[in-house]
Amino acid sequence: MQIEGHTLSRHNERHFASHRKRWEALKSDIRNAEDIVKKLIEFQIAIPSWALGTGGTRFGRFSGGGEPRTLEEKIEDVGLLHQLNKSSGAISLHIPWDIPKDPKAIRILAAQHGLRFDAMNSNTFQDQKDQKHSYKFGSLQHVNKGVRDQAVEHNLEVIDYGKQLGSNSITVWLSDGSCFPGQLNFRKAFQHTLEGLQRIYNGLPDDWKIFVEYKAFEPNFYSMTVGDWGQSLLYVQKLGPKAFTLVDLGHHLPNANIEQIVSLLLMEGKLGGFHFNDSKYGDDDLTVGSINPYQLFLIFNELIEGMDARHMSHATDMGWMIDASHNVKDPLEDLIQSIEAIKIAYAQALVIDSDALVKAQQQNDVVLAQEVLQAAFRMDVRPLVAEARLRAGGVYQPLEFFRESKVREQLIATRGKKAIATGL
Ligand SMILES: [Mn+2]
Repeated sequence: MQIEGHTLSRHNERHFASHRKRWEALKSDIRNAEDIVKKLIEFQIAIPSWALGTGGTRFGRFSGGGEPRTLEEKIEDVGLLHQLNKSSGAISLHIPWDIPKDPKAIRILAAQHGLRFDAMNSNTFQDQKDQKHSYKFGSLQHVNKGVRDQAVEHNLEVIDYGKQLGSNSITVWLSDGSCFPGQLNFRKAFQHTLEGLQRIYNGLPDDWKIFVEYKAFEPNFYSMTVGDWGQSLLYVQKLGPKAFTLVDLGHHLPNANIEQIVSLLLMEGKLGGFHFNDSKYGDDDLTVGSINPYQLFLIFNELIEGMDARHMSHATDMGWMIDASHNVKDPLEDLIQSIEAIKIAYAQALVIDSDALVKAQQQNDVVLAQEVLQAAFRMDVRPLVAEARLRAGGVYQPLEFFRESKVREQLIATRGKKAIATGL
């Protein structure tokens, strides 16, 4: 569904006077407000095709109704989000959950919604119907060459779909590993995986990137063959200049210092992709910023510092994506919250007085360094984020608008109460 322009304007007009007041007050407090607004407008976060239905990753699913039933409807949902927040102008497809039957038509439909195709995602962590070999004991690491070949073929096929859609990257996340000591020869598993990744790498078009995503545990609980950033970095360094590590916030052991990981990967020129979510225990896939917004802010501080040091564009030199899924929230409301949390953390990191921070670091003034960071973190930058959204043509308050215009009710009326999105 498309939201009619006049309903957007009515909402924005209602809030205009109070927003103006808050924005003018904040603007006078920030040195580089106009520059930040520009960066916020440019910063787009891809929505994965599996985040539009409830459930998604584990256990039972409890549909809220009106879920997209087809790839076309998923694109419509992301288009709707983008219309509201002007920050989710990309969609990331998972193959084989979302195989485009007519890639050309799908590409046109996405463009009509102002969307491009972000990184493609392959899947060798599940067996598909009619699949010759099973991935029960891994894919690229497998002791049987037939299984490894099949996994490589699948990834090459995903690249091919991506080419037709205008994507220019593939994310490989492997569930490979072992559940018990002795099950696996670590060295052979690594070497087989490297060999498979090399074959996939060789199938990349010139302007493509491959992201190697790591995860500490689950579904394997003794070892993961790409278990941490060190292992991922080993692979991507061996693969070549088109290979990068992908950091998923939920894929670390508890208390890992993710901001430090981000900083060092950027220093090496090997951070290429980023998956946003939040967690309290493990790979909880909770709404971005719902548990630990300070950590998200500290990560953004390192992202900006590291990207600026390498003269990278915040908007285009990294694959930004949300990777989360829920049973107890409306998926679109959840995504609205996640996007807002990302934009707030990004804006807060942009208002850090970096000169003062560098000076404090040089003088070992630990107290002042903390003051500088927290002065930015405690600033209410929501008017800044809203100003950027309004200038880009979005709505002042996406969540409020979503509810007052009864979007979910309309989706249920069209798609039905029992519609369930494809995926896990
Ligand atoms: Mn991920």
